[in-house]
Amino acid sequence: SGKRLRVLVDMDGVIADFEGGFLKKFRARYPNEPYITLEDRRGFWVSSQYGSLRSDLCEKAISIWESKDFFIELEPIPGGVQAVKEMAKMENTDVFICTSPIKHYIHCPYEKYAWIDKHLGFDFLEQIILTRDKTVVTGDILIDDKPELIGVEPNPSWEHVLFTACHNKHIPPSFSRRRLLSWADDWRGLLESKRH
Ligand code: BVP
Repeated sequence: SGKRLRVLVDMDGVIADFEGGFLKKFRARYPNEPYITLEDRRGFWVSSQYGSLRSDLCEKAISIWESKDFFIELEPIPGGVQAVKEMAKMENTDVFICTSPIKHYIHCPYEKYAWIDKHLGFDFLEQIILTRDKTVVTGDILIDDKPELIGVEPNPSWEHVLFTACHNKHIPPSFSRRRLLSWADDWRGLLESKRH
């Protein structure tokens, strides 16, 4: 104890329901095309799995999250907003939202800010880190649903805690990586374990 704890929380798949929002809008826009149920999702990249279903579905999938209002209309992941608000109020705890915007930048970065304002409040805009490379960001914990977090820093300061999502739930348990099964899981105990 004594030192401050810095917690980095990913956005898509951890506090904002990217997968659910994608599937709903994909089916609405392409009602006659095949789709992948959340149960059948495998691998982080939605576009890759749709592309392997049928090659033209890759660009159709991409068209969904490149559209205006995709990111702002994502539903919160159950318990996520409450957990982030709660950890931000804890003593000796700094919370940042660490998220990678898509490179089609006309809507996404703006809508990520708008989502945080809407769900976490205007003051939380101070806590946003937009980066395509999370390895250069320092922190004690990074709660993220992406299994492979690679970048220019080979030894990131944070412990990556894998947040369970439809695309990663079949990855076998590992001794070297902890998981958070949902926001109903013991995230307080996780933070406490990093304070010592
Ligand atoms: O902005 C999100 C959506 C996008 O990648 C970013 C992931 O951010 P983090 O959760 O790592 O912070 N994205 C893009 C594609 C395909 C692009 Br081609 C995808 O399949 N899934 C996905 O999340």
